Amino acid sequence: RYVGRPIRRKEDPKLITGRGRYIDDIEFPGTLHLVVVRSTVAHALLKSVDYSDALKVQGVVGVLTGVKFKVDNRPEDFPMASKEILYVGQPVAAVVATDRYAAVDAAEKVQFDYDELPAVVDPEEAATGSKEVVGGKGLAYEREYASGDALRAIESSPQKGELKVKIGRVYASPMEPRGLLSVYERGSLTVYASTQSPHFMRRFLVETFGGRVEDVRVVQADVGGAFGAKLFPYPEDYITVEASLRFRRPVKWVATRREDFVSTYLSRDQIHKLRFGFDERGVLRGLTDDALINLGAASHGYYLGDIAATMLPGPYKVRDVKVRVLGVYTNTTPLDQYRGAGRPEATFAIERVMDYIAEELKEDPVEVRKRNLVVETPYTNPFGLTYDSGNYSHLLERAGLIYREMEERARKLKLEGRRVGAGLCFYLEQNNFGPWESASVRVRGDGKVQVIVGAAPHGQGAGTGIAQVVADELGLDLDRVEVSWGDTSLIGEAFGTYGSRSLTLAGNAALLAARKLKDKVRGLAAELMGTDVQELVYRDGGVENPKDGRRMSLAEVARATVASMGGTWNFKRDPSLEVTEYFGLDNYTFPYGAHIALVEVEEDGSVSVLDYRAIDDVGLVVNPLLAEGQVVGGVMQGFGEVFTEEIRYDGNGNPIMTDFGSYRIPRAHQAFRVRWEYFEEGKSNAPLPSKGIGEGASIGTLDALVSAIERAVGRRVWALPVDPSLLM
Ligand code: MCN
Ligand code: MO
Repeated sequence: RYVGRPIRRKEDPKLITGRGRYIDDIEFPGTLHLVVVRSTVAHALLKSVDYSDALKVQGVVGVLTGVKFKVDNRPEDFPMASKEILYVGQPVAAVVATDRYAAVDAAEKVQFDYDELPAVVDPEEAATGSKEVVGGKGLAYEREYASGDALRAIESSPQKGELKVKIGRVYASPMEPRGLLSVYERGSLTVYASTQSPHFMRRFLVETFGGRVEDVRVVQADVGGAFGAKLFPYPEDYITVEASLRFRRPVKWVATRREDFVSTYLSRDQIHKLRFGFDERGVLRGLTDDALINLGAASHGYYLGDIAATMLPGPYKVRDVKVRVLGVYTNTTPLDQYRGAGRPEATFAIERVMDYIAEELKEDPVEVRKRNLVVETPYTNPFGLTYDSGNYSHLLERAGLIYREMEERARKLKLEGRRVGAGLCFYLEQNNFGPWESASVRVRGDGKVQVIVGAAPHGQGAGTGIAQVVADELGLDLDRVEVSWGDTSLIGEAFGTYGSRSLTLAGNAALLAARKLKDKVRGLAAELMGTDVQELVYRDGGVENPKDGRRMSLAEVARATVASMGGTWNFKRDPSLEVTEYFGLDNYTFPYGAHIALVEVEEDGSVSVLDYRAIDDVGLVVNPLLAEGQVVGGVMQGFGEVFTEEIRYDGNGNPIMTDFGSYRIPRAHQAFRVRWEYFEEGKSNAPLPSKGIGEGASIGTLDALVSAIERAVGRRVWALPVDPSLLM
């Protein structure tokens, strides 16, 4: 019926006809506008803030300084610097005014006095541990993962290798910068947010403001992209809420692009120093990794190092592995997740090792991978992650066919003197983070079904995918099913959209709720029809009695329960046609796939992609059109990460990239066609046997492109983004 079909998004008509409501479109009478005054120095002791001139600007109602709350893993001074300034862009004060112009003018008049301290921007410098970077410390996090005896396995291997791999610091580049509107009214707080998780936001805000307000409701506005960067609340969110509580007025804050560049948590920024041993056939026998993650000026991104470490073995059989994760502070914007979150780093590192081995042995890269590949699932990796399901060999075989075809084309074009190369990356991904998700299914009096999910999609289209699942289960036309989300007052507890979990977890919760709803409908119909419930079956959007052919549609049952305003309820069952279900899996899910690229490197070092193919296995694909959209978008983001995107700083900690002129995401003319195909062998054991596809492409792209350009130019590349001078 609907599942498995490429159906266009139900979300689109509203958004593409300009009826979206983003934070900046939401208006409340009497709204005040907040502008954040940010540090222009990377590391300093703050002595004083002088805002007397700012207060003189007409329309200014107040200036906030020294706002301080205790939030785990955030700096001592959070959400504003009050003693130690830690990075350029850190909030130091906030001006609140009746209009945005006044607030901007006044913000320019806020002066602060400080004693500058040495700034540390290089993570390898911070890693020496001798630098005072944040709160007198340089090291933020350290953990070791070890299985078997990696050192001995390497020592006893006939061949050894070493690689240093770096993944640069990137900005998630959502079209809409961050923003928040905080409305305080008679003891209650309603916060409109550009967020991936209204429920997370609510839990964080209740923790901080719970004693001062009766309740916190968080509403997700339409979100113009997030890509991982809008999951956790930011300093500005706390500051804006604080302002609305102090002034007892709605307060709106919306970042400019430059502000977003310096204040939105950046991502990746990992260095992996790999040592490994392998045999003559290319089988990897032992692997160690000194992983360094640049956490910036707060420690909360350390978990990304853990994800990278535990996924480092990837889909390969190696058991003797040791990874040391070192997280360091630098005087830069803090680090958090970006699409893929730890898995692109792990995959890039291990795939570089596979490519290295193939190169050293002059072996086919597909063959080397095949000899190392895990062939049976479930399989528990050296660090205890159990890969759930799938047929990796089958997918690799298919990818190998495509690769050899591209390799052949590369060989021919090389004969013409062109610098062309083919590359392949196999990836295994961990999904399904966050224990569970919730969904409610209700039948309204008009017979339409409303599904409310705790996931909070913001561009992916899960609203459509979940509608397909529920429409099939209830035997209804798709336009009779409406999916809603993004409001903590709609559904009690929930998590949100991250880690490619929405379809898997919220989709299953909705499916289970729909199944229970059918039982409820049958029960009510039995009473309404005066028959035994056992006589009735649910079929095609209604309940029928196969014996006498009598039938009640879902709409008829719903209407009967609300028909008489003056009457009494003479039935044994409750009249509600509403079910809430929670769904969680006792394991992560592990989607996998392969990317294959054919690239040409021009004389000036620019790269064009001649052909690009992606294959995924995410179990049941509910909507191939949406899944393909995820893959195409992820590949383009990966392309940017490989070639052009990087946030860099000068020696004093000033960011060099603060706009889309200096920070180069891929342009339209660089876009290329991505051909996608999928297998459905790696099903999960959930009722809806799907795994996530939201991040796979940002994981598989990196090594496919890098190994292709290496083969095109005959040189090794170790750092992303690729230095164009290596390609000339
Ligand atoms: N889908 C499907 N069959 C499957 C799996 C998914 O048809 N087996 C469809 C779903 O219906 C949904 C889409 O594919 O329309 C993605 O679903 P899923 O894999 O469950 O991922 P999420 O919805 O949880 O999205 C999160 C993921 C993440 S973690 C980041 S980061 C990211 C991404 O999605 N950020 C995005 N893609 C993004 N796309 C847009 N437009 N904007 C972002 O901010
Ligand atoms: Mo994400």
